[in-house]
Formats: sequence, structure tokens, C-alpha cells
Amino acid sequence: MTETVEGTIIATHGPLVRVQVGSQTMVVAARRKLRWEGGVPEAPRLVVGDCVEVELRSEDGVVVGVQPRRTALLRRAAHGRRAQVLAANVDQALIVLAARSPEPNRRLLDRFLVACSHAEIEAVITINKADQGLDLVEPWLDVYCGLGYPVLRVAARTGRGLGQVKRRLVDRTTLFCGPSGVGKSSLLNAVYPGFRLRVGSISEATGKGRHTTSTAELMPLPYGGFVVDTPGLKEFGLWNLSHSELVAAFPELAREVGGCHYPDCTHVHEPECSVREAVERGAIDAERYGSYLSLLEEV
Ligand SMILES: Nc1nc2c(ncn2[C@@H]2O[C@H](COP(=O)(O)OP(=O)(O)O)[C@@H](O)[C@H]2O)c(=O)[nH]1
Ligand SMILES: [Mg+2]
Ligand SMILES: [Zn+2]
Repeated sequence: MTETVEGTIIATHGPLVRVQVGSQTMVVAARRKLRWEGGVPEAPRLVVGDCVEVELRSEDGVVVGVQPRRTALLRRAAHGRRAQVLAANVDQALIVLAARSPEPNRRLLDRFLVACSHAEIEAVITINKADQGLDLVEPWLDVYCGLGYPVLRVAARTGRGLGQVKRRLVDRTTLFCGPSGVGKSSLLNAVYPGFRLRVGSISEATGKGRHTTSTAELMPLPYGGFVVDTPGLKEFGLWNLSHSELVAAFPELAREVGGCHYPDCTHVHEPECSVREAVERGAIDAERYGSYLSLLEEV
């Protein structure tokens, strides 16, 4: 006799996955021919966050089916032309940057914002290490507030702003992303000391240790919800984005395109381009436009 239960994948270990079922976790294998409810997705490999059906047998279990993904944050795999899903069913991403060190990189921020927008995942800009002083970031944070992005100014070290972070995490699945060294693991430890994540770049480089962040892992929060700590994402290749999808991910550009003379305007060199006019009169931030131009080379 078999019984089927539903669970959430919280870690993958090669051919095995760790599934949380209620308050229990179990390590099980996946059936070779998985049933992907609602159709086979773009990257049909089980990832953390996938909601799965597990068939229980006497002592063992096996994953037999996968629920359709609400969201899937895709990126181009490091070497190759495959899509890689970082995590499934993520509700929001906290894009973490440091106030001063490592130096905040707006190109990378815009790249993450585009990926989140495309995946329909809410993006929250999180400036950690506020204790280092916010003078480098304040001059441009207003640009992002003006575009409607929530912006948090926090410091894992001093506790500043951690209440806001905690409130955002309750009952949702949140991905922490950003370059390594900005304090993602420190922030997670600060909002829930039970994680005891390894802090510091050495462990990330060697990938050794109990709780390093070399692969994505879904960690349950005691107050409901999951968080995913990601390894430092230095590169984040966009996957299969069309030109119009790229434009749609820049709300300030999308607002202007109706005024361009050419319907297929790329907003790079065409005459009578409303986007470039908006950049020239300062209505579109020049750095944001620069990010658009650099991402355009990839689509
Ligand atoms: N000044 C300051 N340093 C911090 C803060 N949060 C983390 N750090 C330090 O930044 C370094 C990298 O932190 P870590 O959490 O490993 O970053 P991750 O690579 O993003 O996970 C460590 O040396 C931390 O002690 C903060 O709020 N202020
Ligand atoms: Mg880390
Ligand atoms: Zn144009």
C-alpha cells in the first residue's frame, strides 16, 4: 500500500532531495520519469522550492510529481547555453548590497532587478552595512524609490533595520541575493540566530564547512516562511529575454516608448527617440539608461 504526501524541496544532493513534509524532513530519490503538473518547465530539474508529491513506501519515499512553479528565477548557466533555476516559488528577492565595502555596483543591481521583474518576483533593495555610512548610496537610492522599489537600510552588525527585514520574511519564500561579502549570511543569522550560517569570504571560497552557501538551500523560519541564501552571484546571465521584455523591466523606459518615432526603436541611435530625449532632460537617470544599454547587448 502506498500513500502520497506533499512537501517542499529544501535541498538537493545530487540525485537525492531533502523534502520538508509538515514539520518533518526526509531525504528521498526522484523517479526518473517525473510527472510535471501543468507541463514540463523550461529547466526540468528539481530545485529548492519545488512543491512535490512524495510516494511513501514502507521505509522509503520517492518523488513522483511536481506542482507547477509559481515563479522560477532563471539565469544562464555559468558555462553553456542552458537555463538554470536558482529556486522555484520564490515570492520576493532581497537584493543585498553593502553601503561601502564591497563597493555597491549599480549595474549588478539593475541586472538583478531585471531578472526579478521578468520572473515576477518582488525585489527589495537592501543596503547592508549602513554603519559604514550611506553617503555613497544615498545620492542614487532616490532613483529606485521613485521607481517604486522598496529600499531597506540595515546593518547586521548593529541591528539597524532588522525588524523591517523580519516582518518582510514572515510566511513568504525569500531569496537573498547579491555579491559575496555584502553580508547576506550575516543578515540571515541576525534575523534568526538558529541558522548559524558561516560568515566571511573564506568559507565561500573553499565551499567547506557545515553551513556554507555553495548551493542554494531553503531554510525554514520559526515564524513561518522560508529563506534561501545564495552563494555570491558575481555573474548573473539573463536567460532568453527579448528586447521588449528588457524594456518592460525598466519601468521608466517602458513609460516613454510610446513616443518613439519608430515602433521597433531600440532607443540607442534612432532619431526622434522619446527614451533618449528623456535621458537628455534628466527624466531618466543616465546610469539606469547605461544599464539598459549594457544589458541590451545580451538579449
Ligand atoms: N561593518 C559591517 N560589516 C558587516 C555587516 N554585516 C556583515 N559584515 C561583515 O561582512 C563580511 C561578509 O559577511 P557575510 O555575511 O559572509 O557576507 P555574504 O558573503 O554576503 O554572505 C563579514 O566579515 C561580516 O562580518 C554590517 O552590517 N556592518
Ligand atoms: Mg554567505
Ligand atoms: Zn526610442
